[in-house]
Amino acid sequence: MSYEFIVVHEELAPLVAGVQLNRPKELNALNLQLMGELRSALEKLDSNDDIRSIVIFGNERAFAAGADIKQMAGKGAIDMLKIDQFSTWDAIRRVKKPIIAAVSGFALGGGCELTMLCDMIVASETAQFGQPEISIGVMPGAGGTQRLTRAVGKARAMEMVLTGNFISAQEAKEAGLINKVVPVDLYLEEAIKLAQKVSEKSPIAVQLAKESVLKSFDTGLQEGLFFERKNFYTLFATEDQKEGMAAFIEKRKPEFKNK
Ligand code: DAK
Repeated sequence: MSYEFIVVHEELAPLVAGVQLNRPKELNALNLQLMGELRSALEKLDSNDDIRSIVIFGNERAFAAGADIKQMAGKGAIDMLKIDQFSTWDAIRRVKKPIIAAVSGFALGGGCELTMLCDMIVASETAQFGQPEISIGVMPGAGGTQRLTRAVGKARAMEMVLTGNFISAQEAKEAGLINKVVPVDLYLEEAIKLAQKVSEKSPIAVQLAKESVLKSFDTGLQEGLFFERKNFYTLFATEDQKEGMAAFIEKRKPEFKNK
């Protein structure tokens, strides 16, 4: 299927798919069509058994400079409510396979929020993260006050959200927002390497592990531990658990079958 504002690479590397945000002149501003395309592509990749992880990237200058301000500028509250962009963002949150954001340049507003919907973030040294909505008279609307605060803590989140100041990749790394900072010519390669490493594992174990980590955002500790326990038990029903443990004992590499 072809899209206008994204490019889908079904085999960025073995078992790894890529989705490139592709509105370079607008710094990949996330208009409604782009977000709809992204949702559709991710849902298709999620149900494709030949793919085990997904990398989302932009270009060297921008991952995404936020939602499309020109598209939003004239809207009223009821227009925004009727458009219901949240159903798109929620659908991306429900993707079961691991998603890695490979970020270079701007990751601002909805762009920063999209990176935080991903499971891991690899950034180039030139990356800048920010929630500058306050400077255009609004505030973050897709997780920038919640996921950011959980990732970097109150002090830094409050400063970013109230001043609109950007933070560098290095600061984002030190704050715990992202996983890795690498030279600009390596950011995509490093993200793919990380995706490949995850893709070697049992896909069922990866899926349940991802679900369990995300659950920790929504529950108290005891409920989270029960959830984790159920997923842990479930994995003992898989062939991959038998294979993984047998391979360890036999001192060989496991061959996971997603069964
Ligand atoms: N929207 C539309 N166009 C944008 C854009 C954006 N967010 N960011 C950049 N562009 C366009 C610029 O207008 C310019 O277009 P032309 O003038 O050439 O036609 C082109 O991209 C290049 O940008 P600049 O000329 O400005 O480039 P500079 O290097 O000088 O500056 C910049 C780069 C990133 C600092 C600057 O462009 C900038 O400040 N951009 C806006 C950043 C921003 O405020 N982002 C937050 C937007 S609000 C929600 C989900 C998500 C959201 C809300 C709700 N729901 C689920 C309900 C998210 C909201 C937002 O993200």
